[in-house]
Parts: sequence; C-alpha cells; structure tokens
Amino acid sequence: MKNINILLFASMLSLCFATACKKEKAKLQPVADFIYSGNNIPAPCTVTFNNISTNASSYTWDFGDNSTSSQKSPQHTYSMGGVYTVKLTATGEGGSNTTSKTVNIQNAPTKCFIKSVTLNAMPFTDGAGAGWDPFDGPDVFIQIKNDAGTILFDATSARKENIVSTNLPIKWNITTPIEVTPLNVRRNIYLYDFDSFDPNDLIGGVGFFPSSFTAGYPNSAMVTYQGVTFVLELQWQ
Ligand SMILES: [Ca+2]
Ligand SMILES: [Ca+2]
Repeated sequence: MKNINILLFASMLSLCFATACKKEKAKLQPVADFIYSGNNIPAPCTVTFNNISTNASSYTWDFGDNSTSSQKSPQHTYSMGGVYTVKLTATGEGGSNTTSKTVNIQNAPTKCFIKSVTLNAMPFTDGAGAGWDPFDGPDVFIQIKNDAGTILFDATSARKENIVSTNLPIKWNITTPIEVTPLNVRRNIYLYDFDSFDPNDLIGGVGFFPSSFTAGYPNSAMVTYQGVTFVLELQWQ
C-alpha cells in the first residue's frame, strides 16, 4: 500500500512538471506589424505610425532617414521627399520580430503658379470720400508686377466697367499662369480704375509671397490690404 502511494505521488509530481513545462512553452512569438497615415503629401510631412504588433512589449522603429524611436506608436516628420523603408522590431518574452514597409513622401514644391485672381472686396471711394469716376462706377482691372515694377500680367483690356459692390467677386483667369520662383519672392497685385483721359486711378494693391502659404500648399490663398481683397488660385510644383 505504501509503495502505491509513493507511485501516485510521483506521477502527480511529474504531471505538475509537465504542466509547468507547457506554460514555459506558451510564451508566444511576437509578430511586428503597423499601419500608417499622413504620407503622400509634400515634405515636411508628419506621418503617424500605429503599432498593431502582437505579443510584444518593447519596440524599435527605424524611419529610414537615419532617425529612430522606441515609442509604441510614434509620429515622425520627414523633412525631404523620398521613398523610405520603415522598419519596426517588436520584442516580447517570446523573442523579436521585424517587419518593414515603404513610405512615400512627395518632394516639397519649388514653384508656385498663379492661375487666376478674384477680386472679393475693394473700397468704392478714394481717401477723400469721392467715387473713382465722377459720373458712374469704376472700371476695374488688375496688373501683377514684380518688385522691379515689370508687368507680368495685364488685365487692362479685360476690365469690368462701371461696377457696383454687387458685381463682386470679379475673376480674371491667367491663361499662362504666372510662375513665382523662388517661393520667397514677392508678386504685387494692383487694382486700378481705368480712365480714358487721365492716368488710371490706383485703387489699391496687395503683395503676395508664396512662402507665406507653404503650410499644406493650398490651391487658393486670400491676400488683403487696406480694403482690397484678392483670392489667388494657385498651383504648386
Ligand atoms: Ca477714375
Ligand atoms: Ca466708369
């Protein structure tokens, strides 16, 4: 009887060891994986990485541009366009696993094109309170000039005659869009009242630096100065 008890105890003990052994084997192998968003726009471009790895507790990111992170789900800003291979190594009790994905970042534009100018607001009287023309409304047109005064676009022949405020907005399309390069140079948009016998009345003007609008490279930009407001239709390249 005593021998049988010992045998039973021994077999129970071996069962315990076997269970413990199974638990040791249950450490699961990590699987590195991630998704990302915010790419495919011009640099500087901030990409958000969302870590969906399993069985891992620590992470190493290599963003492909000589920078790294150990955060779980980092954000990273790429300062230049390019195709980057992003590597994520996920480490857990069961070991390490690495995966990599390709992230595209567009090159930052170096040229801005002005495709159209829309006059949204203007003063209908001059500084002395008089109208721009003595008997009827102003005959408005724009010119775009560089800082040296060279006329780059002239809408004199496309003027809108005898306008009142309800005629606004007025749009001028620029058939050959005005290229502005580099982006930190100024283009000046002047608004005139056409006069046949006198010099044209200058109603106002607004300077435009493309570099002021490079956040997001919008396809329209509003510029305003002393009551004259234009909306510029832009294209970046
Ligand atoms: Ca006039
Ligand atoms: Ca007139």
